[in-house]
Amino acid sequence: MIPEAALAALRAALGADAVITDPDRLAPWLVDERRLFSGRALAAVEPQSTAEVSAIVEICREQHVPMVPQGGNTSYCGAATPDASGRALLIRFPRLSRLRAVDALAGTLTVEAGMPLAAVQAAARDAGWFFPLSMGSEATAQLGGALSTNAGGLTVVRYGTARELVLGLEVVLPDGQVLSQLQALRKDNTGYDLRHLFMGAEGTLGIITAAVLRLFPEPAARETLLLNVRDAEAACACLNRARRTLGDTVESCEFFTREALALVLAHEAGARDPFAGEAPALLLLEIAGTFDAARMRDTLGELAANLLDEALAADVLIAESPTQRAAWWRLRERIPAAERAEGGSVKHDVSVPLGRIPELAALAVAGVRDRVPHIRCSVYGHMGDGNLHLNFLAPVGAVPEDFRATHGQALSADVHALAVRLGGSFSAEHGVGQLKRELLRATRSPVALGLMMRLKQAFDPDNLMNPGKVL
Ligand code: 2HG
Ligand code: ZN
Repeated sequence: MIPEAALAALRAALGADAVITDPDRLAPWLVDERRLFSGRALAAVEPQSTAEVSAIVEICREQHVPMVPQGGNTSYCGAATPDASGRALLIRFPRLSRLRAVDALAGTLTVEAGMPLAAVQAAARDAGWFFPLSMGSEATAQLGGALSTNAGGLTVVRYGTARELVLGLEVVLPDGQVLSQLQALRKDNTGYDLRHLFMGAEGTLGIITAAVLRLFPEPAARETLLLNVRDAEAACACLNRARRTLGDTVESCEFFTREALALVLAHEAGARDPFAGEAPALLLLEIAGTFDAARMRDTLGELAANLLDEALAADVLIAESPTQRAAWWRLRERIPAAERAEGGSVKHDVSVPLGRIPELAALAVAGVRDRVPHIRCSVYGHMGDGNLHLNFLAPVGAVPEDFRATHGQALSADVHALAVRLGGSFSAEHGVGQLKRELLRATRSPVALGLMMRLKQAFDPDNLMNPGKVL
């Protein structure tokens, strides 16, 4: 690789101002969201079209320049951070963020990769529809990154993960060719479904440049329930009852323990415990339906009465106003920020079959307390998806960095082994990136790993697409 030749070719293809080498501008893009990884880069480029992405990839291939695509840089696993060699080119997408097409009859949007998720949601609303992919980082997380990592978030229990919302994709392959499959078909049963190879590949097989997204009818009625529950087992029973009563109107099902809540109460101005310290754990249910709002309210009343009668919940609150709903959601969504404010945590993102959630929560907490008495356990997550974040903080008074350095590895090994033993996964929604490559190798079968390697080799024989990630 001759860096100067690569840079000159990129400037000629894109214009000088689309090739960024200024260290101050590059700096924030060279560290990941969690500050676990930092790297260097030859430059960053900001293409304006799929044709420009293709031109960039061709130049990189000719000049043997590794490429690292980066969306909103919100990966939890360092998936968008280059290595320390300084050889890689960062490809960023702020200028490739247009809404290309709206089909208001079929309910689809064709959107470019750089559009933030919140803007995609707004575009869907403008078209009279609903785009459900939603997460704490949605103001900055971009569509391309969310699809590449097959992101999850807050509505998976009803609508599925990112890949389930995609009808068509446009991808620039590692040889510069454009795979254009932007058809908006619900049914297309014509051989291998190539789309799904790129979702979850985290940019290692190609660069997603646009997608056709499935939209849903905007729910006419929405209600939010907050339950005081004994533990994860009771929470699962409540979810089961709610689904049997309300059908598939359960849109979010978020569980959090009192210890997780306590972090938010300590750090979030104005935050209040709705159960005044009485709830060992809380379950937040978002119910959204297209049917009559008054009927929905009645059904919720019946559900609440049943949950209380059967002692599945000790208290059931139904939000009385949008302000109250927002306050409850803030209690859940601000847990990661509160963990940061406490000096950080040893984080996990594991999934198990729903029925094993109670064991996962109970055994993980018992196990880590054995290792570190007084450890603080921030247990929360998308319980309806079988996905919990089991995050551990230093005992009060201990130095967070020392705690993580001393115990982090052992705690993670315990949690991951437990999840796998319960039939689960070490990464439910945050992907693999560079953080969890070893875990992928340790837990996938040789057959699965061999196939993944052969796919990578077939798509990207020179290993230039986001090298060092996933595999
Ligand atoms: C969430 O569910 C995110 O809030 C972040 O996936 C989880 O910070 C975490 O551990
Ligand atoms: Zn999560």
